[in-house]
Formats: sequence, C-alpha cells, structure tokens
Amino acid sequence: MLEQVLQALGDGDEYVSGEAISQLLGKSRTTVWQLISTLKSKGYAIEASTKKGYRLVARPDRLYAWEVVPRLKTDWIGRHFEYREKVTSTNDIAKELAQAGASDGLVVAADEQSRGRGRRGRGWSSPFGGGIYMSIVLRPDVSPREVPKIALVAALGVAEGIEAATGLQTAVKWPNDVLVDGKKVCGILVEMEAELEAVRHVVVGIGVNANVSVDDIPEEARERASSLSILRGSPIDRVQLTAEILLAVERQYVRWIQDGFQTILPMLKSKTASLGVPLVVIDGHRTFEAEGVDISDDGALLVRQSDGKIVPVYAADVSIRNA
Ligand code: BTX
Repeated sequence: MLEQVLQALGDGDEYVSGEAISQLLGKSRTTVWQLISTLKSKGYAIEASTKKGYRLVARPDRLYAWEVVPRLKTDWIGRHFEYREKVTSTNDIAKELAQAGASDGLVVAADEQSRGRGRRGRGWSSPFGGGIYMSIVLRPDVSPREVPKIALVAALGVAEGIEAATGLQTAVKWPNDVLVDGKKVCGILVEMEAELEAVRHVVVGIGVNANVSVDDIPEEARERASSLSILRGSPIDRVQLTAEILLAVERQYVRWIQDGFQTILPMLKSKTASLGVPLVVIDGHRTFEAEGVDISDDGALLVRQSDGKIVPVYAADVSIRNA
C-alpha cells in the first residue's frame, strides 16, 4: 500500500490531491492520510497543503524493498527483497530463510548490523546507513567443490556494479574483496549448506562501504580500507548502488552457471589486483611472501614462492605487499 502511495506521488514535481490518491488506491481519505503519516515516520519528507494535496519533497536514504525493487534491472536476483532496519547479520537471516525454503535469488538487506561478520570469525563494521549490507540466497546445481568460485564471480559483479553506479575504477583482490585506489571498499562472505555431493543453498554476503566515515572503519583496517564516498568525494546513492551491484552479480553468476568459469576468467584476471605484484600469503599457519602469477581454472590463486616454485592457494588471506 505504501508503495502505491509513493507511486501516486511520483517524483515530487507536483502536488497530488488526497482525493486522487484515495481513488487510485480505492481507499478512504482517512486511510490515505494514515499512509502518508506512516511514510513520514519512515523518513519521507511530504508537504501537505489543504488546497493542493501532497507533494513528495525527499526520500530517505534507506534500502526499503519498495525503493530498491522498482529500480532493479535483474531478471530474478532481488525480485524477492527482504528489508530489515537492523539485524545481527544479513547472512544469518538469509540462512534462516533459506533453510525455511526461500527461493533462489532472495536478497536480505539491512541498514545496520550489530554483528556483521567477515571471514574466519572476523568482524565487519556495519554502522547505520553507512554501508550496504546484503545477502543473496543462491541454489546453484553444482558440486560443493565449485562453491568457492562464487566469491570470485560475486566480487567481479560487485566491482562492475560499483563502477556503473559511481564511475570509480575498481579492482578485485583475490578472493573476496573489491578495491578502489588500492583500498578495500567491499568484502564478500560466502557460506553454504551442502550434503556430500549437492549444495542445498549458498548465501553470498556483500558488505560495501558506501557512505561509511573513517571513524567507522576499525582502526586496524584504516590504512588499507576506505569508503566510496570518501574516495569519490561525494555521497553515494545506496539504492542505485544496490540495484547496479545486483544486476552485475546476476550477469556474472548466470555466465558462470551457463557458460562455465572459463568465460569469467579473462575479465577476472584483468581486474585482479593480486597478479604481478608482491604478496603476503597467510595459508593456515603458514605465512610466506610470494608473487601473484595467475588464477587457475578452478579459481585458485597461483603464486610464485621465493624458491621460484609456483603453488596454488585456495582459501588463504592474501595481502598486497608494499614494495
Ligand atoms: P574479511 O575477513 O576479509 O575482512 C574482515 C576484516 O576487515 C576485519 O578483520 C577488519 O580488519 C576489516 N574490516 C572490518 N570492517 C570493515 C569495513 N567496514 N571496511 C573495511 N574493512 C573492514 C570480508 O571479510 C567479508 C565481509 C562481509 C560483510 C558482509 S555484510 C553483509 C553480510 N553479512 C555479514 O555478516 N557479513 C556479510
């Protein structure tokens, strides 16, 4: 119903009479007035004039489903969009919904996370309204061994989406970060539930520092991380960014499923900041210096150790070493 009132109000160029909205909705003037009050309580600035009616002056910077869904250009990802103001972690909610049978492509988004998660038990700072915190439920018909590739497929999509929405140049840091000007602006956390040979569902959690301020980036990460608004020098429209990211992630995901990882690889390699540069690799308990050489057909990062030997790394933490 709120969505319909917003549609009736249009882009706010003109006043729309209460009578017109009431007719459009088939509801009483009192109901229209109540809906307008609800919209105001959700952050919409609406001018009311007894003679002219209502005029939408400003929309809140929120990831409400009725804001995001009309701007989606995807075929199926995000068409079912669950917005929550504040959650522990969108990955947790997405996982619960997936276990309860949520369909392929469901997106859970929130404006704040109290326990945003990174990889290996690390945290992801998720201040209110600062970032995009969302999780996509996917049900790919692939073997669980293939699933780690999804982080790369998603990272490529997010990188493209950020470029489309902001005009900033992006790079992918293997396996799950997106960088702008060498700074981490996005992290991706892929979690799955699987049986021996079949994937039940995958949850792709995407955290993007859109309008996050420096103070909200954990101190230990400040040197290596930033936000899109800081790097571009102007605020980011999170709704538009969300729509562009979902479109590009869907495009790359569909290419991977239909045409195979090889079709993604050239693009991925050309966008990967981890190749041809000195790296520090933390692989389990082993930390070593190496040079990024290539990404293999199975998504591993191939690195040249100091003894010249080229080895694959699969689930490591890799940082680019300042020469
Ligand atoms: P990661 O393990 O690669 O990165 C986590 C590390 O990054 C932390 O240890 C910290 O040093 C640093 N860090 C924490 N918060 C930020 C931030 N906002 N910006 C930059 N650096 C930061 C990356 O893990 C995966 C993150 C996924 C986040 C999404 S948000 C939606 C979904 N829900 C959820 O709980 N996680 C995912």
